[in-house]
Amino acid sequence: MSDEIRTTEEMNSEELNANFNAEGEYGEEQIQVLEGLEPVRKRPGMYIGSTGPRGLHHLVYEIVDNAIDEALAGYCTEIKVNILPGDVIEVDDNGRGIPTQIHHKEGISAATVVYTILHAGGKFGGGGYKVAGGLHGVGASVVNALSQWLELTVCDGREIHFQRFENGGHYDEEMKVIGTTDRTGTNVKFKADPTIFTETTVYDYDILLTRLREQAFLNAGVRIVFSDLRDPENTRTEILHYKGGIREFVEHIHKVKGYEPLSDKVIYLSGVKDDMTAEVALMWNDSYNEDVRSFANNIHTTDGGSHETGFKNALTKVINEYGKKFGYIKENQDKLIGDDVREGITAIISVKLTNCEFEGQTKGRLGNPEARPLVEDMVYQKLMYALEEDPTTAQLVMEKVNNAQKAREAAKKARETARRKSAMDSASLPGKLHDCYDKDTALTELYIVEGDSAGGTAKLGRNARYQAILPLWGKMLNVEKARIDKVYSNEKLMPVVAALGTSIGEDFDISKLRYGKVVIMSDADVDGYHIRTLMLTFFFRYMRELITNGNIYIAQPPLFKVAKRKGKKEKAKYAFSEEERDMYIQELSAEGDGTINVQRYKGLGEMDPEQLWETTMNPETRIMLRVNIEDAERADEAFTILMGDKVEPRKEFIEKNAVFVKDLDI
Ligand code: 1YM
Repeated sequence: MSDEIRTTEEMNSEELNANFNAEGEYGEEQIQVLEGLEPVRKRPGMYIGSTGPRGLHHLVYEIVDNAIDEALAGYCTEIKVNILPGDVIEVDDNGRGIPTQIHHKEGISAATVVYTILHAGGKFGGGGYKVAGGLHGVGASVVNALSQWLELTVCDGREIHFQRFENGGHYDEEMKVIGTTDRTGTNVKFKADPTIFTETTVYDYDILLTRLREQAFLNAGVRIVFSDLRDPENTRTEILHYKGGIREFVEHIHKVKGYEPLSDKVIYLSGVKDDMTAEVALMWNDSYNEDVRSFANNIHTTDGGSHETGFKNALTKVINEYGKKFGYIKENQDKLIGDDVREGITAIISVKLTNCEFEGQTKGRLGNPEARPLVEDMVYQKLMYALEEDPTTAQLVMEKVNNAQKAREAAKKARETARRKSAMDSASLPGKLHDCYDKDTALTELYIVEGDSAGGTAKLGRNARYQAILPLWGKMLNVEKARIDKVYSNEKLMPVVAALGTSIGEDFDISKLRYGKVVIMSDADVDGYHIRTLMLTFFFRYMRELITNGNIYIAQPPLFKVAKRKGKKEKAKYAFSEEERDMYIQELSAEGDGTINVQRYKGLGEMDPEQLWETTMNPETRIMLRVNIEDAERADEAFTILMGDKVEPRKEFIEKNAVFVKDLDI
C-alpha cells in the first residue's frame, strides 16, 4: 500500500474512503503520513512562496479556498473567517463537511488524510470542477504542516467529529466523535508556527479583507463574514456578499478610487466554451489610469497572460471598428492603439479552466493558450453589441479614446523636443547625481533620497564604488493629475529618469538600466511616506518592469537609537520598531548600570554618515524591502485617493490610515 500513496488530486471522496477501508497496515500508514509533511517544514518556501507575511496570509487563503470550492459545488452558502486572540485563524463553512468515514477497525478518517498527506488538500475530482487550489497547488495539509497546532471539526448532520494536530501535523489521537449535531459543515482553527514564520505570525486585517473581498466578488453569491476578534474592546466585522459578482468589483474599485464613471452601468460579458468559462466586466471613468485586473481560477494573475491578451486585442479591435462604423474615427485618422482605448478603464477578467498553467518568475502569468481565443472571441462578439445597445455611453467612450490619442501624440512631440535637448540622454546625467565608479549592474545601487541634507549624509556614508546617490529637489509633480507629456518636463522626476537611463512609458528599455538596485530612502515620517508613495506610483505607471523585475527597494532606516553611556564608553543599538526599542532598553538595563538614552530619528539627516551606513546602507547589516507589484498596486491606490479630486474617498482614507497621514497637509 505504501507505494500506492499517490497524489489524491485524482481521487474522489469515495475512492479515497475505499482506499482506507481496504485491509492494510494502518500503523505503518500513519508513519508514512507523518513523514509526508516533513518536506513542507524543511522547505516551506517551495509550498507557500515565503515564510514572511505573504506566506503567513497564504495559509488562510488555502483553507478558505476549500470552503469556496464547496460553495461553488453548490453545497455551502456561508463562510466565516475569524482572526481570534493570539492570531489564531478560524474558518467555518456550512457545506457537507469533509468526509470523515473511517476504517472500521483501526480507522484513519478521510479528513485526516486531507490534513496529513501532501497534496491531499485540493479537490478530489469526481463531479464539479477544480477551481480553487492556491498558488502552488498546496492545500490543507501544507497549512497543517506549518501550524503550531490545528483543530479540525466536521459536522455531518448527525455527529461532531474532531481531531487536533500539533507541531506540524502530528497527532496522538485519531479523529473522534465528540457530540451530536443536526448541522453540517467544516471548521478549522490553526495557529501558524512561529518557529517557521519567524518574522511574524500577526495577520494584517486589510490584507485578508482585500483578498476575501476579491474572492467574494469573483464568486458571485458566496457570503463571507470576516471578523477581527483579536482585541475584545475593538472588534470589526465585514460581510462580503456580492450578487453582482465582478460587476460590483468594478463599481467598488471606482468608489474606492473616487473615479467618476462615464456611464452608470458596468458592461458585463460572459461566455462558455467546452469546459471553460470567461467573464469580463468593464467601465470607463474620468481618470487617465488603466486598471485591468485578470484572474484565472480565482487567482490574481498580476502579470496578465493569455486571457488578458485576448481581452486587450478584442477591445482595441472593437473600439476601432465601432469608431469607424459610426463616424467617430475620421478617414485620415491613425488607428487607436491599446493605450488609447484603455485610458481610464477599469476592467476585471475572470476565467475558469480545468487546468491552469502559471508561468513566469513569480508564476503570475497565465500560460494556457486556449484562454486567449476564449476571451478574445467572446469580447469581440459581445462588446460591439453592448456598445450599439447603448449609444450614449459609446459616444462618451469614443470622445475619451480620441482625446487619449491626441494627448499621446502631444506627448510624443514633447518627448522628441526633450530628446533634442538631450535631457533624456544618459550622456547628460543630472547635476546632483553622485554617481558610483562601478558600472556592473550586478553590484550597483542608486539611492533616491529626498532633500539635500539627507543626500549629503548619504553621500558621505556610502560606498562610492557601487552606491550612487540622487537627491531629489523641487516640487513633486502630482502624477495623478498629469498626463505623461507633463512628466517629460518635470524637474523632480526627470533626473530620476535620466539617472536610471531606461527612459519611460513606451520608450522604456530595461537593458539600459544603469543600476541593479534602485532604493527609495525616505524619512520614517509622514512626508517620507508621501514621497515613497509618489515614487512607487511613478514607477508603477511609467516603469512598471522595474517593479516586476525586482529592481525597486525601500530602505529601512531605524526609528530609534538606544544607547547606554558608562563613563566615556557608549554602546548603541538601533531599533526599527517600538517593540524592538523596548526590548533593547530592557536588554541594556539588565546589563548593569549606566545611563540609557533613547533618541528618536525624525529624519535621515539626524544620523551621521557612519550611522546611516551601518544601519541602512551597508549590505551586510541593512534591512531592505524589495517592492513587489502588489505593494506598488497598493501605493498606486493610496496615491490615487490622496491626490485625486474627490474629497469623500480621501477623507475616508485619511480616517482609516490616520497614523500615517495625520500631519499631511492636503
Ligand atoms: C473550513 C474549510 O475544507 N470544506 C470542505 C472540504 C471538503 C468538502 C466539503 C467535501 C468535498 C467532497 C465531498 C468532494 C473536502 N473534501 C475533501 C475530500 N472548509 C472545507 N467542505 N464531500 C465534502 O470533493 O467530493 C477534500 S476538501 F477529499 F475529502 F473529499
